Amino acid sequence: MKFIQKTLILILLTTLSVKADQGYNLWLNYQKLTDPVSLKEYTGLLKSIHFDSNNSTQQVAAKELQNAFGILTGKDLPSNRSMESGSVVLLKESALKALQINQQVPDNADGFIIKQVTVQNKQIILISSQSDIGLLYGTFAFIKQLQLQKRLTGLNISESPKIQHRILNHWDNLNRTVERGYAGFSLWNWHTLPGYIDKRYIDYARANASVGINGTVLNNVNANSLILTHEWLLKVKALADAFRPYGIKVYLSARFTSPIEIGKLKTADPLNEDVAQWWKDKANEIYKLIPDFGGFLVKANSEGQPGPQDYGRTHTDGANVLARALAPHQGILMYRAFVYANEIPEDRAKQAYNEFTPLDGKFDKNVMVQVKNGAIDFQPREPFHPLFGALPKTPIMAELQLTQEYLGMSTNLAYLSPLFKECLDSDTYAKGKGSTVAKVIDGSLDGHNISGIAGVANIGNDINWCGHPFAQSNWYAFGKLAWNYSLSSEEIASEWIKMTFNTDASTLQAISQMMLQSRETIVNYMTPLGLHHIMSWSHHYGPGPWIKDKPRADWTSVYYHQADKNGIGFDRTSSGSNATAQYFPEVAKIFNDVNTCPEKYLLWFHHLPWSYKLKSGESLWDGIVKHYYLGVKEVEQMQNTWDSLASKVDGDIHLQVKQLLKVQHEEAILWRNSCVLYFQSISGLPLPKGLSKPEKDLNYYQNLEYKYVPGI
Ligand code: GCV
Repeated sequence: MKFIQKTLILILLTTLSVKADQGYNLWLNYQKLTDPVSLKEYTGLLKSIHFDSNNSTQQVAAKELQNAFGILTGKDLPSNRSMESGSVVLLKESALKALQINQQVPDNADGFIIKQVTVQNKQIILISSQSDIGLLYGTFAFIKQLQLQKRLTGLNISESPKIQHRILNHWDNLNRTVERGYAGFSLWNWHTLPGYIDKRYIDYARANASVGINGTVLNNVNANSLILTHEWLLKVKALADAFRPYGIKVYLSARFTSPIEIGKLKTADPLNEDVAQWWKDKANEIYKLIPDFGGFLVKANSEGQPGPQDYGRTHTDGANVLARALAPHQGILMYRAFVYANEIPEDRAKQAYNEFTPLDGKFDKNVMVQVKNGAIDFQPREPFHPLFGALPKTPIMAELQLTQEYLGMSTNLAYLSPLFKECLDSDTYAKGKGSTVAKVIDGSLDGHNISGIAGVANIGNDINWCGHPFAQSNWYAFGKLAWNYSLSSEEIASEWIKMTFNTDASTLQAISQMMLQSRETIVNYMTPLGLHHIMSWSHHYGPGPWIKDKPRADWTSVYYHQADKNGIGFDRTSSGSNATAQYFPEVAKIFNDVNTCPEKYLLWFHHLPWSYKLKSGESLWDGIVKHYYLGVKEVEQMQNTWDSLASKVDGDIHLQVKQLLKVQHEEAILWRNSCVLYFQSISGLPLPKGLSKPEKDLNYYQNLEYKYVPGI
């Protein structure tokens, strides 16, 4: 009896200790390996680690490996000043020759090799790179091999990133609220900085480095100029110092009117000499504190933010004045193309292209124009932005949104790699077939030597960082795709699941299926067949297809769906706003013709009668309604799948996701009922046979009010 009691207590304690992290460890969730073959191989082969102990990046690499190895195998991996058989050896490429190691290391500072080689009769695991940070990336890649229980014999990995600047954009305000943030408050505790370095900052840097993210913009693009005052720069410096060993550069969003607000100048006119000097002095001040400061991100003349046009100047004037201040320090200026103005009577989807294409070739060399994946705003589905490929003389960064502003915030399970890839894999035809968005942004299509990609972060101070446990996968996927956009969503999901849940094959398959379906499910119950921006007003939570009469037409839903008794959809063809003409001819032709336009973009580009026949043979009206009902069904399927995994994943996480799926189910029903009833009030058509009528009436849904929705 006593024995049974003891065993039970032990089991309970073990379970509790596994549970204790509640998602905090992210995908670096090391657990004792279960596979005896791997355990035997790793403990048999690996004896020590050899690295340059004077280098702070190599120190953290060694610490990471020692920590991971200890937990995974239960054995120590001591550091050893000399190389021995069984050493994991971190060596810069420059040191290989002296040791007569003849190995090819990628010609890219961040690239690395991991190889089992024999050196001076000793069999070692060699991790080599041109840079220390490459050694850290290599070490994380090696740890992943162990986590995934891969064989070491004959190990031979060579990797380098396709994109140079892989940057998170935090929309964090200085008061710690996060614009469109659904995972608590900002990670940056400005009040206790610079004196107090929270352990979270280090864990944040570790997580980023483990997926190759190498930059972070700390503050919201709707920027507060206070961040550029000396007092606040000291806080920024403290973060930069903490992140440096992990290869994470710090960047800041700069408010265009800072020269007035904190510099006491009378103007922020970019062509004014005092203004140019102010930015130069400010950059010099920053670089004195933070020698490897990355640069500035600017949102100008958009949604009320100040910019060069306030002074009758162009975006190029605005970008170049800041770029010239940064250039002597090798800093970059990321200038956002997310601009639109309701004063211009033009389809909002066309405005960025109209404003930026005439400026191509006029930006300084260290300017990158940052373009959202689509021309409206991070919708559950958008066709790729026509600016990709349209600015051949300007390096273009893609901006993706990891935070789920329009995809159910932190209550909906949405794995976004398929959304990211839909954009990156799109063919712009800028230089003929194969001119994908990915090739535009990696610089290869137009021969640029700087390249970048940005992800609007979904990170806050919630215990699990991202709010929804599955939202962590989007942070992970962003890093992986920024490094190598050729990876498939399946591969990324599979790695993430194994590293996060440490799970078996059938569990892996079940979770993977849920993840891969999840974004399409959301499209089904929110914005099927190319519908877009029909969320509630301002906070964007829940359905609001009826939103109209707001200060600007392009902030209303009726502007986007254009539904009337005859039909629905935004006509962006040559008979409408002609936005299709902004794409290269091959693409324009496909989108412009209703017969070739992919149905997933149908109502994005076409206004069609309710009776229009879809490929399935059913009417557009029936098709729309069926998508809404299907979306709800798919959430139910996810719930069933998740329920079946109760004994397979950590209890706390299981319960959390189970509850969230229930909320998601209710929200999916809310979306379905609201949209179906609203569109029915316009089309006047009956529901397709077999579908049950929503319980409540339209009035009920239209009168729902959501108070204190996070993220505003
Ligand atoms: C930071 C959308 C969001 C805004 C965001 C803006 C942008 O409009 O709703 O919160 O502002 O995009 O990307 O600048």
